[in-house]
Amino acid sequence: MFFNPAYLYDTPQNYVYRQQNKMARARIIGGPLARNLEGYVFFFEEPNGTEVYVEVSGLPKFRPGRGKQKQIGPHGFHIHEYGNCEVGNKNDPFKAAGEHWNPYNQPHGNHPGDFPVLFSNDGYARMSFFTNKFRVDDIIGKSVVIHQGPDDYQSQPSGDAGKRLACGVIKRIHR
Ligand SMILES: [Cu+2]
Repeated sequence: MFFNPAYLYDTPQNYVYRQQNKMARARIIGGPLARNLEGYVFFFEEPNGTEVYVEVSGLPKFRPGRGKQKQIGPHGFHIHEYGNCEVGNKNDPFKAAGEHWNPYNQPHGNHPGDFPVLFSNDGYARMSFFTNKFRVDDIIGKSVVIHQGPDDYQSQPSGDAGKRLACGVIKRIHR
């Protein structure tokens, strides 16, 4: 796998620190619309929130929108409410993951799992960011979904990010 712990555990201090804190992971597997898509999302508990680290490969090529054909990329990226990554309908996969995780009944754009979009570099994307909107314990058993299109952070209820390319169930890996 391409996940490189050396990248995360960049200093001995961080290594020790992170070993002592809660961690979760979602293994990302592409569905029928993105067969080669795979990777991980890690969640590291920090004193005031959570560091999210994602690394995936096999994202589809960018395609501009045209008429009814929706744009492909950059890719909407969210926490969804159910930890169920059954493919279901091959033309509209991963509906079993449900809608966005929305514990505080907020509009889209302010869901705790409304993440920055994933930018593809010839299919590869890597990103790390901080959020104070949840802790590791809050998201165990939910899912991460990567979408075909960009998230506008405004269309309700899910940003009009299009079909679901990949899904991963969030599991506890440390503590
Ligand atoms: Cu989503």
